[in-house]
Amino acid sequence: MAALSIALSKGRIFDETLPLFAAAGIEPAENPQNSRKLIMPSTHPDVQFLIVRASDVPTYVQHGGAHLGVVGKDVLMEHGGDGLVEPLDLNIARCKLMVAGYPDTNLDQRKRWRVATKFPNCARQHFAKHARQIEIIKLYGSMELAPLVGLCDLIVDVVDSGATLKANGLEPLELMAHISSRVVVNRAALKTNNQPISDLLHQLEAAVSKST
Ligand code: PRT
Ligand code: MG
Repeated sequence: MAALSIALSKGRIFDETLPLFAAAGIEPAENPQNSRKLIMPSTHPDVQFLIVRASDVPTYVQHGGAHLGVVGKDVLMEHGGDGLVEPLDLNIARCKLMVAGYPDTNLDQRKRWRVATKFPNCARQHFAKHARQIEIIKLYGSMELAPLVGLCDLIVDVVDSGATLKANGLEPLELMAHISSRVVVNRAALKTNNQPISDLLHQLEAAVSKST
């Protein structure tokens, strides 16, 4: 195994993370768009990328399947931080975790809200803070569809431009958290592999401050 494995999801995090790794002298050895390899060597002999589902990144890093990972704060909050350290905000893939629903929704109304989401832990915590009762409907995608077919009253989802909500007659109702992607590191690896990890973190940190 390469000295350092970095778990990344394809899609927006991959696209926005690559320039930062490139600035740190690390690039995928082949074109990630065309490759089906799940272990992707890099131009740096000691570093390889592991391609995993976005929601699986914290799990891989927590259990030592990868030394590091890049993951949205939304996914991280939902997973919990056991066995992980979160040393760096990459300031990419920014969005907001929101409660959303129909424009005329009155969130102060006392009722048992049916909430569709792929973030049940975040949703439970947020609604409990506001002393609102909820029933969670767990979904894995296309949350915006759920209220339209009567599956729920509200959704909890990440929102960027808000265009998807708008196109479906919904709107953001309440902000839960500002989201960006974070570097997470396996807590044990940070001790056993400290030198290469802190070198990489310093380089990434420099790339982030240059890009913002
Ligand atoms: O698909 P999979 O379940 O494997 O994972 P994923 O959908 O979480 O991966 P991906 O690549 O879509 O998102 C990775 C991370 O990007 C998320 O965990 C967030 O931290 C971050 N991010 C930033 C976003 C968005 N912006 C975003 N807009 N993730 C999802 N969206 C969705 C949004 O929910 C909506 O459905 O994109 C759609 C368009 O958004 P609007 O508001 O611009 O219309
Ligand atoms: Mg997706």
